[in-house]
Amino acid sequence: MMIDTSLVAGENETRTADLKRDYETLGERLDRRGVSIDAIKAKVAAYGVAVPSWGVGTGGTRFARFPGKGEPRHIFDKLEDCSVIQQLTRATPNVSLHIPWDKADPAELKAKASSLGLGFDAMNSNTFQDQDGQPLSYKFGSLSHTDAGTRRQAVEHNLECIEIGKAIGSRALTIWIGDGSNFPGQANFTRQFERYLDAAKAIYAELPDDWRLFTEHKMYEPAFYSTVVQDWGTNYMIAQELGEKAYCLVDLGHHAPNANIEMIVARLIQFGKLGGFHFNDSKYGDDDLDTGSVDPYRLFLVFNELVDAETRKAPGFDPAHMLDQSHNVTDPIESLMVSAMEVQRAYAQALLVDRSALEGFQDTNDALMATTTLKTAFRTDVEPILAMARLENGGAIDPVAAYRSAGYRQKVAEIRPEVSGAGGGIV
Ligand code: LRH
Ligand code: MN
Ligand code: MN
Repeated sequence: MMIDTSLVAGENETRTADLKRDYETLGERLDRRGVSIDAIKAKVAAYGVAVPSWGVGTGGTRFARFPGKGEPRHIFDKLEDCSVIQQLTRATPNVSLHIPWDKADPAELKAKASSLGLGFDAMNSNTFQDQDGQPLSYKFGSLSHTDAGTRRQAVEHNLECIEIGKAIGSRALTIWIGDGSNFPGQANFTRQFERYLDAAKAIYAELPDDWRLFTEHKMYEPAFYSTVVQDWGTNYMIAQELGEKAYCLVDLGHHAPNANIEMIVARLIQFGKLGGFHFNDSKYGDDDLDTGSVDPYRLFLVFNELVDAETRKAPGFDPAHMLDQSHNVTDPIESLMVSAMEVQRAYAQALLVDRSALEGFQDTNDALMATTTLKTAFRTDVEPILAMARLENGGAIDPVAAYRSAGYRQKVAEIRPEVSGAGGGIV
């Protein structure tokens, strides 16, 4: 454990009596609604969302990066930071790696993660940047590049990600590419997408039987005129073309402002192609803000669709839940802890929706009562459920308070040298 367990216990002790009272009061209120608080707590306690390895460092923008003290130097430091998030929240048992950012000996990766009690979620490939010593450039694309050699290089990189993933116990590969064009006429939309599909098929052909391939769409950026995998429609076509192990990944920040993301989620569920999420929040574009920080109701509405599918046991429904955020003005560990709890909160609130009442209101076209049914669940303060689940799982009632009083950041700052803030950040 990275944080002294007696410190966490001491922090919890000061809050346990209040929490018990709050939990009982909420339990009574939910009882009146015919809901068992313990049943909700059990589901929340079993819930996990993966932490992105790249999220524990200060992300920065394309203008600048302002790193904090004690930034992780490499993946092994990152794993330690991830384990702090898991120790205190008990909501983040897995880490999602990005290659080559996190490239290291797989045996060492696995050993370090197991020693910290962590597992690995989906592997992420990176063909949106050139790496030192890389023979061919991705300046004009990767999997959809006009040059066959460059496409092959991008395919090989994805196959390497699968190899690393196999060695460390991952069972999914997420592909996001920055390919597209910056000027009308620069690329032939059709031929470019054909090249992408051919390359993606070459990766899919090497995917182990028990793996899933997630393709991630994004409306724009870094290509500003057109993007090859720009929306869920194209993404769905890819998943259909590739086969049954191919699914769509929905990053909440990758849509036009005001897009009805919960409906996209519902569609993908209906047709068995929802692979997973990158949770974050945004105001304007791919802002990578903390999950639930701008529009918690939208997050709830997404979870409403997920719980709907879970409740009716939609066939093949098993999405991966991951965060994908960039932290510029906060301590990344604090942001990730709060975000993981926001995801759990949305899940708990969605579990409170009276689904049979909702269905009745929908069938009788009672729009007002239908929407009120959702609001009733959303307005319920489920914090005592989340906190009790954390406490019983060995976490902290108030993870941020425990983290601050442990002085973790100051401690690691003593052994991790300060890094320069020059240069832009990650996408
Ligand atoms: C692209 C993206 C994708 C990348 C990550 C760093 O914007 O969301 O998931 O892998 O950011
Ligand atoms: Mn993403
Ligand atoms: Mn993104």
